[in-house]
Amino acid sequence: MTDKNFLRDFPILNRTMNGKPIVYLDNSATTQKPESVVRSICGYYGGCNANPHRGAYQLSIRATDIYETARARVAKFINAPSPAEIIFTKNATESLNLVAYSYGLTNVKSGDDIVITVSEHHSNLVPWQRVAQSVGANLKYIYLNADGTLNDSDIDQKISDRTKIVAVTHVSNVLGLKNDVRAIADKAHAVGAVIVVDGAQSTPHIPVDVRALDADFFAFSGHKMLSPMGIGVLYGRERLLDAMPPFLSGGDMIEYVEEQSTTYAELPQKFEAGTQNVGGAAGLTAAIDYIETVGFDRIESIERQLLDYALPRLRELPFIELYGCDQSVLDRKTGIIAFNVRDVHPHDVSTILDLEGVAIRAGHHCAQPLTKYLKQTATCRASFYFYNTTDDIDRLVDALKKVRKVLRLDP
Ligand code: C6P
Repeated sequence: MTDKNFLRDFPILNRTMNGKPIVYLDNSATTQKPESVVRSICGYYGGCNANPHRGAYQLSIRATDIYETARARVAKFINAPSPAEIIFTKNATESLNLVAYSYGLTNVKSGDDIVITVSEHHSNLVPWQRVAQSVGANLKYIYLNADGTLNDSDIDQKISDRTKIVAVTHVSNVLGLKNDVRAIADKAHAVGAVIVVDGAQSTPHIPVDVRALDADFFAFSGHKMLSPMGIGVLYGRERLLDAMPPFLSGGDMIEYVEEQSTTYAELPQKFEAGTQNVGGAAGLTAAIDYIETVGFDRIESIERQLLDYALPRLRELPFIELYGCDQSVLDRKTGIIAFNVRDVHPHDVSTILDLEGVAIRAGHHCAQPLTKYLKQTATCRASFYFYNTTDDIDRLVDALKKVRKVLRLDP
């Protein structure tokens, strides 16, 4: 059914955890890295490491080339009109902070509204809280239907002439539900607002086209899509980025520096202060190569098979409560399943699963307002990628069957 051949490319998935073959189901936190990505990073550091953009010697020129090749590759990957609109950051969090502090603080005024959803990750929530607090704006929330989808009439009600920014996740990291970003973008643009899309959980799993989404800003992290940690992306519309002040300042983002004033470099350098993460960029290029070789059709189809295999098996367990898994939402669901085991704290569930070699995440998943909205303090979360198999699901289900027994809640 699913493909075990991928395991050859991911040596870490062939190791053991607590003496059992590892089942890695925490892909929404970070994915594993194929050997080609690891090789590309080693190749860069072992063969052509130098500070990019600064040296007139061969190694530096090569480092610049690797870095700028990655930028062009990312632009093509998300169908951005120009590589100048691709800003490399540390991760999605930094990308979203860049928009909040540079665009938000400049364009949002006292009494304006910033509209977000209750299912945002803290990275697309706390920066907006801080902007709203700084300028005296209102932070408004779009709430959910009982099945976890965004409530359309709430979207219509919250996005108004007062709205300056709409910030929304493409896919929720807890419920795994895809939002209709294009429809929200149309509504935001109709009132003259910009839309900021958090693509951390969509970019690894579904094809992203920032033009089709009509996104003004789009943020994601490399490490959730096979790349190393420490490289992230912000796409921004050129005319918006051009008009924005720098976020961080220092080396390589300037044109001229006088004692009392500075003029700034053109895009994208204006937003990339300090020495760049060339090794990360090399890894990101190799990761995009890998993803494109597998193909999004196949990635989506494998994750759909895993979901279709897992959900009925989890539903058979009488002590499992699922979130965001109603029949009505399955057409917009990605490979993320949030659940709880009756009367057991998710941290205990995760610890017992770990003893069985199964890695899941437990907690609030950096989405506390959503967790509270679901009337929970924490949940367990299993999240798939294309290298997972139905055997992994069997191992998850077998391990879950043990949880209440280990705690003597069931005979
Ligand atoms: N979510 C998770 O386990 P960073 O940490 O910057 O790479 O990504 C932040 C982020 C932003 N938006 C969404 C929707 C996310 O899921 C994440 C990261 C991880 O769910 C770690 S908390």
